[in-house]
Amino acid sequence: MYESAKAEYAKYGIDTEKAIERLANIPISVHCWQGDDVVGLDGGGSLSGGIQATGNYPGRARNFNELTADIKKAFSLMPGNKRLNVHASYAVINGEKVDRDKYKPEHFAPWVKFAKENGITGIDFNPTLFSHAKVKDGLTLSSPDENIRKFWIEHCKASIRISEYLATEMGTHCLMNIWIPDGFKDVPADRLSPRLRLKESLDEILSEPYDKSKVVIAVESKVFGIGVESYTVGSNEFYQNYAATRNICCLLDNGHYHPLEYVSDKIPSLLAFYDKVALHVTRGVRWDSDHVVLFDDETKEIAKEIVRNDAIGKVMIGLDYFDASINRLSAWVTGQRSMQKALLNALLLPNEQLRKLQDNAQFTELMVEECKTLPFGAVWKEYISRQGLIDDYITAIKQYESKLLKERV
Ligand code: RNT
Ligand code: ZN
Repeated sequence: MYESAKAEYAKYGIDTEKAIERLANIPISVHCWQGDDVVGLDGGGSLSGGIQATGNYPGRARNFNELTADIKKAFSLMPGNKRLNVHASYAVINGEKVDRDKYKPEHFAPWVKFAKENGITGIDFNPTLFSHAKVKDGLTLSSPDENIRKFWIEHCKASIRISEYLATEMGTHCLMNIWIPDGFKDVPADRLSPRLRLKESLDEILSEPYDKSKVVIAVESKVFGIGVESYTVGSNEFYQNYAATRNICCLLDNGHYHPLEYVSDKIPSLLAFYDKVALHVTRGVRWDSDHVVLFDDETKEIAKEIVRNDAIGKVMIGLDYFDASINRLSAWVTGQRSMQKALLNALLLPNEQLRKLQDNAQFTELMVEECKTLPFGAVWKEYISRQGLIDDYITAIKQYESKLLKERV
């Protein structure tokens, strides 16, 4: 099947061998928080911040050992180059009385050990400004309460130090992404002051010295959250201007825009100005619902914008979804494989020929879709088999699940 697919693609000038080789090297940062419904390990409190993991499928990981065992199993079923994305709330504090403003690299040493032992190629990091008592009236870095603001500034500074440690240990950059839940349920009386306070807080955070070759700092905007529908402090315009003027990075989460706005279209807009763009690939259904990523149209478009703009390496791909209604390992693997499929799909398109048709205004020819129905599945199968995997990952997950469900009651 593969040999005949290879010949078919060659007719369009597409080298399937090259595509397979390139795909295997594109890092995808897989989020640790799919494994435990974003609960975390530091006992900060129940999930807050306008995000929700819905469903109560059994078997949620409840501690570091369970979570890492699940990640290990899920990662063993994922092809390609895998990074791990960790939130500060996953600090391994073992009952120690230490709050988030005082977290240290040592609280993440077990994650480094785990990553190194399991062929994970890098660790990305996120300060956690939600699910915590110090989120006051729904505000963190934009709070009018100086003590609250200070606490979260210190947390973000600590996170920069941790990120630098993770980068040094793993020998690759660490993307540190700042997302805050700050906003109002109802129409605000003052839309400017919270944003000015956020700007000031971010400037204070960035005054922490760090090695820019190791730590890449990003800011993630959002349109609204559950319970904070009327106003979001960290809006798209706020962060794009902030990032541009401070020489940091924007992170685009494709659940964070109006449903008729597409992140696939925003990627090239940002690439015109920034040398790096970070992504949270997710699937919003009617709202930022964080459904599992599928091999769907928008995921394919996102991958195309990365591949055909020569932006592999410039666009840092991360996954961000949390479905508690299905087997969590399967959710992880399905989402990661979907992203890989979308990238392979993009690598197997005659992108140069299509670009020429556009430049020559040959829109009739450009619309012909035959190149999109070449035997993609055969190349995918060949890719995963070279990665030592098979297409059926559900059987392995079901076996693991029957053992796990006995232990986690
Ligand atoms: C929330 C943001 C944010 C979180 C994670 C857990 O809407 O997407 O990225 O999902 O930090
Ligand atoms: Zn996100």
